[in-house]
Amino acid sequence: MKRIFLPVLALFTLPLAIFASSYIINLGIVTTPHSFHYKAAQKFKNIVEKDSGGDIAVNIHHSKSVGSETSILQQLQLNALQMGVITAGPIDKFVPSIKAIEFPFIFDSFEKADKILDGKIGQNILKSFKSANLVGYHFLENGFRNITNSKKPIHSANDVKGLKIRVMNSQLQINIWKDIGANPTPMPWPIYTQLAQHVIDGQENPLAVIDQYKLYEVQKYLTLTRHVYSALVFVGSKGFYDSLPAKYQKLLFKATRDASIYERKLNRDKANFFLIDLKKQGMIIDEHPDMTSFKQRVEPLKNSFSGNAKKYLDEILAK
Ligand code: EAX
Repeated sequence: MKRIFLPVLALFTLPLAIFASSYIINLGIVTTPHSFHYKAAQKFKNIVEKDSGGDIAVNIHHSKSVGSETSILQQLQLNALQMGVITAGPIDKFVPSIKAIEFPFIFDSFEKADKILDGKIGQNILKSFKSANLVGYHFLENGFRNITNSKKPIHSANDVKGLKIRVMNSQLQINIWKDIGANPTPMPWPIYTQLAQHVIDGQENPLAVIDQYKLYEVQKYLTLTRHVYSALVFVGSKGFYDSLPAKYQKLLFKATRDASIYERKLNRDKANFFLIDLKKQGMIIDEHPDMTSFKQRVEPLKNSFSGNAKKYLDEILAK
């Protein structure tokens, strides 16, 4: 009996062993499955698993379950994680040249942002990720950032004076809001509780993030400053990338490109919906703030730029 059983058992288990994935990608994001970050990661997973015939498996770790964006970047450097969809802000500590695209008021349309990010400047910034032991695969989109707060209407830069504003973990974002006149406080995402408990008065994010995180429940005022075009990036571990055969390295670039184009369209197709919904949710919205007052406050910041960040910003401003 035993003589028959073992070969049969082997037969049954054989297919499983044959179909086990050779490569596992653990992908980290800080946002929930409602977010566009997650939808992009899901699209990436579907493409990679299908095009590799299951030889690569992708696990999506969402809602900050594997740490903040800064921590995810550190884990990618150690190949403790293999991929992430990360907001450009916190990346500037690892890849300083990305500050060039995070400078306020340089993009006034999605098209202009695409032209720069998918063009030579954007590609050079993505290539420079390698010097941080990371891989910059492709830019996708968070959106234009706007300020909200629970205290008072904001129409001009003067109105921001002394407000405790949460910013991303980025020295540039801290400097921007300090120069505008606020009291900036860097904190990892998400921040609903800190807003509800008035630890901070306000924050700034794209309309999609404000709506998806129901910040209208704890923030009464919204001002459409569109002060920074906030990009997201498919970031990877260089150690993991170097361990892959060329065909899979190529596949990761293809899949991140297709998932990024898919996500940008999702974000833009819903742009109007979010403004209408935030009005419906009762936010008091200033759609025409005194933009000159904000631009004048941050303009001198460009003199603090150096190296490639300065080179790329000058190139963008010259266009
Ligand atoms: O990407 O930290 C932030 O404000 C980001 O915009 C948020 O993670 C969503």
